[in-house]
Amino acid sequence: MSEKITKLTDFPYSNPGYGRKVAVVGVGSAGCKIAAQLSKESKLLEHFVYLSCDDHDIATITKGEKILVSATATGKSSPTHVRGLAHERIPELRQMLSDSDIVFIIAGLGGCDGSGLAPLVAREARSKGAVSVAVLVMPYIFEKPKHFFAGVALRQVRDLATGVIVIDNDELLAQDMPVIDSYALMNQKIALALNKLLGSTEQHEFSIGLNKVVEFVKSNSYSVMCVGDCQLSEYKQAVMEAAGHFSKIVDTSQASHSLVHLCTEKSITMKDLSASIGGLSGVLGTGSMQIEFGLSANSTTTTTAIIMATGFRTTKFDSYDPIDAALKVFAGNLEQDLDDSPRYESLLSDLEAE
Ligand SMILES: Nc1nc2c(ncn2[C@@H]2O[C@H](COP(=O)(O)OP(=O)(O)O)[C@@H](O)[C@H]2O)c(=O)[nH]1
Ligand SMILES: [Mg+2]
Repeated sequence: MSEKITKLTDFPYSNPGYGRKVAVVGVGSAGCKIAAQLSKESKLLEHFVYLSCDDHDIATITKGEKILVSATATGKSSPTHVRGLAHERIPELRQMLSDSDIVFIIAGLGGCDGSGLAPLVAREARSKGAVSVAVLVMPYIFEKPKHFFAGVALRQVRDLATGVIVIDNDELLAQDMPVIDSYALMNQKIALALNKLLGSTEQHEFSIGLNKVVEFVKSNSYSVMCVGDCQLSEYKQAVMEAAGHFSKIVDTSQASHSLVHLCTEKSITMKDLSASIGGLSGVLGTGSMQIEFGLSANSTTTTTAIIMATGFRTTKFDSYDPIDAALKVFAGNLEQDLDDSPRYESLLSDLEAE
């Protein structure tokens, strides 16, 4: 009997899933937590890799492959330093990704691990010719000392990955909640959003699907993902709440295309759906933005709207890397290779002291 070969175009309907053709790499503390949550929610994504310097990040993970980069001897002073420590583990990472045509990289930026290692994973994916999609969680506005590392890493990943999806921690959740609870809830939200957009297999739902999402983010512009929650019957308000976050992160007029997934009750009608989603082009883009949508009609508690929009040439995070902004004046002066970045990072102490 001939073995069935799963093609990328089978997604999301292939059964059971994609095996090692699609890899999800969780990097650093936030990245590992979000990837682990996604692995619990997704029935289709099967190949998870966890990469961190901190054994806490991977100790409780039971499924998937793990690389623990040792930083015990020297500590870790910067993302560049962590990248150096990870150098000897690159062959292992390469081996883990050897069958993968698409690599999702999930990281929170601003610390040393995610910021140091996400660009490295993107570079590995690129060098083997895989498509890489980075899902990058940006630090809170109050985490000022983390902004510089986050800004540098964002630029590096953007240069190396096929597509970048930015998530702003500041815009993800109400602020009046204990931090520990809020991180867990945020990670759940991010995992839910990715799972629903990429393709879910539950009853009463249809998804935009992995192929379209990958095509969508393949561009030089940033993609941004925001989420809104409302009471069950308030579909339009949930969409508007999610849409309202964009103006804090990007110039909304630059939106060229958006994907919307609504998780709501079974009784939603086509009229409700078009009224809710139709309002979006008044908030994003200049009236002609393309919109595609998916629907999960099996919620009994709240309506959640997930919006991913693309076409943004800049985000508020571009100013997190002020040296890059300054160097843009001198064309050709930008670093060509990742590990030139000590030049910038060594300036961090001066910046932080300001
Ligand atoms: N959404 C979310 N963000 C987190 C979480 N943990 C940390 N962050 C954010 O991610 C950024 C990087 O932190 P962390 O992942 O701990 O750093 P790393 O382990 O050195 O990569 C921080 O600035 C936080 O804003 C988390 O569990 N969920
Ligand atoms: Mg950490």
